[in-house]
Amino acid sequence: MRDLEKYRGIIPAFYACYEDDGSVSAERTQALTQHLIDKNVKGVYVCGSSGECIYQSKEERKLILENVMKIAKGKITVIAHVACNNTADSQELAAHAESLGVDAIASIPPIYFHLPDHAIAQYWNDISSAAPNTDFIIYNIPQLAGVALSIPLYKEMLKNPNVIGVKNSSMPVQDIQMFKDVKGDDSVVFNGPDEQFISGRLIGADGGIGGTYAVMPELFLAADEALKAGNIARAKEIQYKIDRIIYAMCSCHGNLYAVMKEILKMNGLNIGGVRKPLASIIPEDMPQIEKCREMISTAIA
Ligand code: HMN
Repeated sequence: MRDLEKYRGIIPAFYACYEDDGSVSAERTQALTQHLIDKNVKGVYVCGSSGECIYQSKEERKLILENVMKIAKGKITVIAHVACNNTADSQELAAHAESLGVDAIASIPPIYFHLPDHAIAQYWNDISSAAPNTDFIIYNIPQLAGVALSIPLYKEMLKNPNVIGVKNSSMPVQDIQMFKDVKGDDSVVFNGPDEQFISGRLIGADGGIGGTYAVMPELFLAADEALKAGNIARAKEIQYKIDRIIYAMCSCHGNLYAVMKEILKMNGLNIGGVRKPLASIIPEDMPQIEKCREMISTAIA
């Protein structure tokens, strides 16, 4: 029987960690991994959107995963997003991830060309065949990938025994029910949009993978605990605080990831900035970033 429990919980989307010169930092990658383990998260989702994977080479992505695994292996669940813009490169990353012993690999559909379902299925099955002993999670993020996971395509993918579920980042929360209804508790469906974490969990998500978890894991862990304890009022209260923080962080000139990295830096964990063309923070952002940091610490207290 497959162990799906290891996926049911709070799984921060891991941030790209750079040196001050912009190169990938092995040391800072390890430090962020340890930081998140210390916060008691269930796992990490490496090299996804928040990991800036689309701006990195295969070699950089391998280096990042290797350094996460050095610290995380055997301690928390590690899911490696391996999709590249072509099948062969994705397969190379999938095989590499399996060789390191990750718990699961994940992949968005091919981007730019809107391919038919049978071509998308082929792409995912080809990737999965390069990591035959590793769970596979479909990453549905239609607003960025340009294609949405349909139920017929999901059912087709479930014929592959490695496919265990969906990380769902589409905005309609009922999509979670739609995917969950296909295979129930023999599958895992993750909530993607952090702003609807509680709604997603209520309608059936097993856990969440989110881009803002790493900057405020305490809040997502507390919201999840409140939900599990049946304290909906408390869960909603925390979700409201989370959403106000996200809206405040999104109001800067700098990209959201740049803002969150700056907050981590203020808290003593320097993982560098963001890679171009993502916008870096500017001096005028600092009062707002300071305010966001304050909002987070007040909410946690
Ligand atoms: C990832 O792949 O890094 C993220 O888990 C994707 C995730 O769904 C995030 N969406 C995007 O980055 C588009 C959200 O967590 C998002 O960061 C959050 O809801 C704030 O808007």
